[in-house]
Order: sequence, then structure tokens, then C-alpha cells
Amino acid sequence: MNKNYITLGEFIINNQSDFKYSSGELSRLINSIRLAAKTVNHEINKAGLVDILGAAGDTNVQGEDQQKLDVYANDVFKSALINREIVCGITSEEEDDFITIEGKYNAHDNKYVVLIDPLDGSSNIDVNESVGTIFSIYRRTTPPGMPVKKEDFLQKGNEQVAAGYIVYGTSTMLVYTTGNGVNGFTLNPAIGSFYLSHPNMKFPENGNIFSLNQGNYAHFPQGVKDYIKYCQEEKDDRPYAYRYIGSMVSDFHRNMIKGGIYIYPTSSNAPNGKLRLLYECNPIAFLTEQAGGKASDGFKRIMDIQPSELHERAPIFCGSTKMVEKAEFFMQKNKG
Ligand code: AHM
Ligand code: MG
Repeated sequence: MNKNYITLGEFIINNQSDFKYSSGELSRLINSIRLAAKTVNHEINKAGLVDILGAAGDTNVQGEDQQKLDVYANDVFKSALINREIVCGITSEEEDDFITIEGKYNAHDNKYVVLIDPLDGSSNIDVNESVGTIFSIYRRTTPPGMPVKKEDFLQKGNEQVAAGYIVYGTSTMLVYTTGNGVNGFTLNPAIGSFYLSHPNMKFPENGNIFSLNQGNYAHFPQGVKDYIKYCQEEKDDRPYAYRYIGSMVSDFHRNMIKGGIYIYPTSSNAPNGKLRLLYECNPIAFLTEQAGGKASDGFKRIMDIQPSELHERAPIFCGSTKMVEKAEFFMQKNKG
């Protein structure tokens, strides 16, 4: 390995001062996510050996219970954050309610809360498709020194101080932003270090990939149907390529690199869409904007939505700015 390559650990230290509230706490927090990501990656890589090592619910040769990978990932990320006592609270797509961190190091004094989807797209694991972890970090709004409250988690996306994802794909990558652009790091599994491989990631302003579950076509609003027709038309640079893995992080990651739009709209059988505002839409929206793209619910900016519930859902249209604007045009045209 060329010694000029920058590791994630070095990058975090070098860029700590870019962060306006810098106190080292956020750096330690991202470091703990880095550690948990490596542990989860290791376990996911063994998923194909399930017949040999044992499936969820079984007991392995060491006498340990095998867990479902999404439950396992939730435990790993939670433990990494709880054991180091670097946050005051966590909420997760896998938990019914938020978690208050108690401990011997005055965890109530900590400034940050973490919102996490520990293993998104986990139904893809059985078929060896890539999956992801999505995280989002906010400063608490209630005074430190007291247990966190629900309102510390119910903040608008535009209050995020950091967000990112890990994509467990052909390579494992950790991609994140602290509000100064988006940087991507690839895991070298032989050494166990993430290296800066994709500095300053940017969405192309326009793209030619559209990604949404067209199986739900009959249930889509007319604006989405019209946009799909537009993407399929033979005119100018169209038809666009259609790509949908069904694993948001992977679909988003590809579109950010190549230029495209990812949509999970409302539908007649899911009136608020499927994806969770706090664990999926907001962090992806923050990354989108930091990479020069646009993230909308079809009509307005995702990050301006005031959440009222931890697990609330929202529709999302995110990606290359011109493509999102065109989709919004069709949504607006069919409004009413
Ligand atoms: P999950 O949080 O239950 O894993 O669901 C989220 C996933 C996204 O990663 C993906 O884009 C979407 O659900 C796929 O849903 P669908 O099968 O309805 O297309
Ligand atoms: Mg999810």
C-alpha cells in the first residue's frame, strides 16, 4: 500500500477542526461507528456460509446463539456507542423507543444523539446482494446533564451535524459528511483499515439512471407515473437506464457516482411511502445535498420536514438535481 494513502482515522484527525463545534467528541463517535462497521462487515461476509455455520435461531459450535443479521448489527452499533459512552442517546429502526445512555462517565453530559438503521435492505442478504448501514448524528436540544428526551431525536434533518452510510458490497465502503462535502473510504479487508478512495463525492448535475420499484406502478401517484413515462420516452438523452437493487444504500451509492435519481414515493397502499424519515430519508438527504444533489418529498425539501414520531415515514426523491426537479415538475402538475 502506497504510504501516501490516507486512512479514515487520519482523515478524521486532520479534519476535526473543520467542524464548527469541534471538541473531539464527534471524531470519537465516528471512530466508534468505523469499528462497529468492521465487525458487522465481518459477520455479513460469513452470511453465505449459513448452512455450515448455522442459521438464525441455531446454536453455533461455541454454544453461542446465532442472531439474525439485522438484530446482530443493531447490537454491535449500540454496544460500540454505549460502551464508549460518547453519546447521550440512540434511536434505531430496530428499537421500539429511544435509548438513554447511562454510565459511569456521566453520559448525560454528552452532546450528541445517534439515529441509526443498522442493516438496511436486510432481505437482500439471503441472495448475496449488498446491504447497508445508515447513520445520522445531531446535537441534543435539551440541556446536558439530564437524560435525553424524545425531542432530542425529533429534529429537522437540516439540524444534522453528520450523516453517512456503510455499503457492504463488492467492497465495503464508509461514506460520510460532517457538512463539508462527502468523502468515501474503502475497507482493505487484509489490513482492516478504511482508505480514502472517493474524496469529495459529487452527484453529476444530470444523470440517466432512474431507480424505483416499478412493481408498485398501479399504486403510484399520477406524477410518478408521468415521470416514469418521461424516463422511458425516446427523446433527447432518453430513454434512461432503469436500475433498482432494492437496497437503498446501494442504489443511492451507484446513482451518486454515475448520476441518477432514487425514488420511494407515496402509493395508494402506503400513503406516506415506506422509508423512515429519521433513519433513512434525512441522512440520505443530507448526503445528497452535500454532494450537490437534491432531496425532496416530491414537493418540498426533505430536511425541512418537522418529524413528530421516531418511526414516521416519508416519500423521497433524491439524486441529480435536474432529475429531481423534473420529477417534482410532474408531481406538481398532477397535484390536487
Ligand atoms: P428495510 O428498512 O426494511 O430494509 O426497507 C428499506 C428498503 C430499502 O433499502 C429499499 O430501497 C426498499 O426498502 C425496497 O423496498 P421495496 O421492496 O418495496 O422496493
Ligand atoms: Mg431500513
